[in-house]
Amino acid sequence: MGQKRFSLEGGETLIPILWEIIEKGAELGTDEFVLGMAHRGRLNVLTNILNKSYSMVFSEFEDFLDPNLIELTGDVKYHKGYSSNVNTSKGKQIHVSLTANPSHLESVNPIVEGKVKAKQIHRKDTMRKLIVPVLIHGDASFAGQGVVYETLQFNSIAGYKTGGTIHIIVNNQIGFTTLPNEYRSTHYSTDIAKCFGCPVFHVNAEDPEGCILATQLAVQLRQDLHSDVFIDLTCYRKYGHNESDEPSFTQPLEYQNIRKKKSIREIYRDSLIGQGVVERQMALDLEEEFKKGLRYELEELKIKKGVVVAEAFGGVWQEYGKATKEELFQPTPTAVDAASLKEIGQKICLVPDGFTIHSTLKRLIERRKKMVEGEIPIDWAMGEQLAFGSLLLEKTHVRLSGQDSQRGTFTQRHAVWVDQKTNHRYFPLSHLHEQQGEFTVYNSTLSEFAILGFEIGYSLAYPSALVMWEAQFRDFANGGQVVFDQYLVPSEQKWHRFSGLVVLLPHGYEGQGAEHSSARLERFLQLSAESNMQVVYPTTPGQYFHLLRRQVKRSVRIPLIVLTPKGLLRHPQCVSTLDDLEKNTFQEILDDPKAKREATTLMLCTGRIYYDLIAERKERKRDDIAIIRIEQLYPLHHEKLMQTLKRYKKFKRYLWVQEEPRNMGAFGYIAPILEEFLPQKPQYIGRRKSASTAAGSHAMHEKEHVELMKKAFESST
Ligand SMILES: Cc1ncc(C[n+]2csc(CCOP(=O)(O)OP(=O)(O)O)c2C)c(N)n1
Repeated sequence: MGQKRFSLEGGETLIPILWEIIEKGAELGTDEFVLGMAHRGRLNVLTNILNKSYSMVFSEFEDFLDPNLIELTGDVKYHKGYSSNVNTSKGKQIHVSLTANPSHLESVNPIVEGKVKAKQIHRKDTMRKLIVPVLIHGDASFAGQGVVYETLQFNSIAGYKTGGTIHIIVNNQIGFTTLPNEYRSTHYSTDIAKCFGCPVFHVNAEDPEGCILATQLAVQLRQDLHSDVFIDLTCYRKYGHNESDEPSFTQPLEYQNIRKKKSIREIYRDSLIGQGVVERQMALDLEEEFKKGLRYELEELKIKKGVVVAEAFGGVWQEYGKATKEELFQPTPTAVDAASLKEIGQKICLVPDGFTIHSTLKRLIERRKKMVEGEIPIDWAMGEQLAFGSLLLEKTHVRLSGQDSQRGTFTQRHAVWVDQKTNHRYFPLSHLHEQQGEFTVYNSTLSEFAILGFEIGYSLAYPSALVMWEAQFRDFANGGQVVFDQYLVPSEQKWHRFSGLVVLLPHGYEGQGAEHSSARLERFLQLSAESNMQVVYPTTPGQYFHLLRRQVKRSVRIPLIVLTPKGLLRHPQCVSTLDDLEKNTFQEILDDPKAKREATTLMLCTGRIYYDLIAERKERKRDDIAIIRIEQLYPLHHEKLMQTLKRYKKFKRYLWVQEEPRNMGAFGYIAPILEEFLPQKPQYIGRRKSASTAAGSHAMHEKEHVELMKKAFESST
């Protein structure tokens, strides 16, 4: 009593519609459905479609706490995911999963699409008929949330299409207390479907058989045309927004009518009785039997007090597990022998016969050849190519998606070559070996929310792959903030699901203004806890190479946030040798390779600013200073950091130097940690507190930079 269940009364026909989707889909070749839906009717779907037992649902209502699960923060019952195998009336087994989702309405849509895409690739479902996404929406959220449009846009785009999604709008003609004329300008809630030329069936929930016929057509169209299809289920909401919410404050007349109505079950039951299909007593007996069953399950549960939690490491996740913090610091063998690196280098620098390559690209390819021959050092982009190439040769599936990621926003990656005469597109990393892993790199739609969500979904369903999302430019990543906060960051703690997604975020203060400087490092650090993710700001191509490989080589999957460079892509000192890739592994802390052990000042920093600091130190001939880089900020390898600092026995002071304003960057995170381990507080060197991430004017940026360097070096004399 008194609990929220977001009941479906008024829209119960959703359940037979879903059953029909499974039945008809099975008939037309589908054996797996991935469902995404919000609160309304979710418990009904879990029990009636996915066969989640009533005792399991009741146990969640009773809120019994299993001491073994105490570490999991979890989420409320009407957000939880579940999966099971169900049998159709013709005896075909169908796998159905309902994706976990937060309160954020419609945010689950791209996650579902990404999961389906990964499953289709994994199972080689090239016709996209085996695995089908089904999304269930509310009428207000469908009309209002931008991510709906962003996700619909995937429909026919190669890297993202899933062969058509079946949408059901549970159109109860209200959103909480808001009426249709307040929440939309369009005639129908579904009108956005018209942009994509998709079929829409407007059906009446009080006519279940009509709804079933429309569903059959919709499924047939999805399978034949690979179009998204929409079932707009016109219905009403029997109670308030939830069962304890009083609707007549704001909708008195509507609710006077609704209270007079017979339920859909009663209407349909009476129609069947009227047609002589079923006898009244039999129908009443069936109802009573069902209620008895519910009471029995509730009593049983009170005796057992059990909670069953879905298994995280089943199916494609069998080889993976959870790691302790200590295990996360175990060095992972990620080195690749010189012969393999050369082989990869030669293959990715081979221009196919008859292919007209752009003259600048030709020069770049010549340089890349020299890099694997050891004639010139390896730059950032080549470090990345070699990381991808080596994983592909080891049969790992590598997927990268982001705006303009094929060429690379900063003209650095060149993962695609375009024939200058024919426009033919060639992906060198796809031509390494007949037996290699699948390499896919996509220029994404101009979306952050949906694309990031899609790639998370992909990573959840394809743990062996290296799955990467790249933000185009620094601040734009915050367009995907809901996905970071609600899905990626608490994935393990909230959902008991693991994601090895790599997020590449260009970051660095190079005078390009507020939206082109900061990836908001501080936010990721603030969100880090319980080893939920890795936040890394690597400074060399070699480190980046090992980091990407480590992500796949380990048997744990934790999101990896990488701050990536722009200016450093072509910085003469931001290079590595073949030896670095052949021998080393990723280092969480990088000691100063040039400093004397007698150094009296230690400068601690992370990322790009290191190169400014070493240049300034050279200029000022300050060999009393050592510059130590924290490459992995979270989880922080305290022990290694302390060991590194202890090597400088004579140090008198230490500084934290960053290019971000004081209220941003890593300072707020790192200062309390350093204070705990070291006798003094770190001296802060960086920009002063600021509301905006960076100065708009380049001249102002330069001025700030000069002052920053001055402060760093003059306060340490
Ligand atoms: C992104 C987001 N904004 C606001 C809310 C708060 N909220 C919860 S339910 C609801 C109304 C949803 O209406 P509708 O989509 O028609 O679904 P219904 O509850 O009627 O089934 C709102 C605004 C939310 N959950 N998510």
